[in-house]
Amino acid sequence: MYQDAKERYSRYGVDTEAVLEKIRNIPISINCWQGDDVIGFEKGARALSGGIQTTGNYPGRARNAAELMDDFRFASSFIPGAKRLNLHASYLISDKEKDRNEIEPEDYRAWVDFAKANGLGLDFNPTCFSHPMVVNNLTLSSPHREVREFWIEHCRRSRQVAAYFAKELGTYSVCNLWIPDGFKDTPADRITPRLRLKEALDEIYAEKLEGVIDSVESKVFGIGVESFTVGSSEFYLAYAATHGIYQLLDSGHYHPTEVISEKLSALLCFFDRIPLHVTRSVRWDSDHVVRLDDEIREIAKEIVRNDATDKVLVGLDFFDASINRLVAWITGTRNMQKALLMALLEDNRTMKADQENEDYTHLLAYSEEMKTLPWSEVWDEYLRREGLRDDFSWFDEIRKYERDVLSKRG
Ligand code: RNT
Ligand code: ZN
Repeated sequence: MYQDAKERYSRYGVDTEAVLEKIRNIPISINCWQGDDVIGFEKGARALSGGIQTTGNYPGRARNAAELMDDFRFASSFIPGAKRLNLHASYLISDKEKDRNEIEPEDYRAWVDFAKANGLGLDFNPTCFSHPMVVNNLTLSSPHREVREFWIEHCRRSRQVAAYFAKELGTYSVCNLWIPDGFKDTPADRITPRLRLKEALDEIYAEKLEGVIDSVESKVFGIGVESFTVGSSEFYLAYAATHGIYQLLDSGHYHPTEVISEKLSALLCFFDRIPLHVTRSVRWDSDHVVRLDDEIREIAKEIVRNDATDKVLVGLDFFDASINRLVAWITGTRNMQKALLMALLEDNRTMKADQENEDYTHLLAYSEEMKTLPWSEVWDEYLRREGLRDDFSWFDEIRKYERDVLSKRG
């Protein structure tokens, strides 16, 4: 079947062997927080708050580091290709009771060992939510100096953790900042909180750190902060462009008809890196598991067509607590990979030439023709070459794990 597919693609000038080599080297940064509903391991860890929400109480949530590591290791054994693990500061592994403004690289040493043992890169995020120092939904833009200073310290230390990851693992570490700051109702003054945020960022990013890719993640609104977000897209884009850092695009953080696939080429004219949070928003930033839908395919196409597989750093950001969390990881990650594979299997050269030559008739017909080529045969071959089964048996294995391991958790 694969040989047949290979031959069919070759008629369109697509070399499936080259594609198979390429796809396995595109890393996907998998979010650790799908495994435990964004709770983390802090002593007295609190429920998720800060404008984001998990819904559902499917049994078997990882309750500690050992369980999260076991679950991640097992889930990722069904995911082909290069993988990274995206951590949040709240996932520290320490005997001491440490507040966010006290974290140190050593609190994440166990994750470095885990990453080394499993061939993973590590990315990092300061955790500026689910904490009493989020006062009236504000952190870095708070009118209270002590609140701002607390979070500035946390973010500075988070960057040190990312630098430690980069040094230990010999690969970059994305350190992405998202804060929930905003107002429930129409503000009287939009600029003062923004100026305070700008000043806080200047302190956080004062020092360049080797191996760290710093990014800021904008958002349009959150639950309880519906009317105004301090860290809007324009604010962070302008900040990133003028301060040598990057804007992270989360596909759930824009207006309902606004898509990030359309933004990639614009940013690529100016930035050599674009970190992503790929997620699926259903009516709001609901962080559903990524499906193989039109927008994810379009994101993948933009990455591939623009020759940006090493510039666009694909990370995932979903957390569904209503289904088996390992299935969420596997399905969401594989869907991102399937979208990339489909994009790599398109004859982009011809279609670009059609556009340049203004042959829109051929472009329409040809791009529709691409859609029914046997990409799934190449996907199955990819799985086999990665030592994975090319059928649905992975699901039975997870069901077995659910019976033997997850269901035993309290
Ligand atoms: C929230 C942002 C943020 C978080 C994670 C947990 O709307 O998307 O990235 O989802 O960091
Ligand atoms: Zn995000």
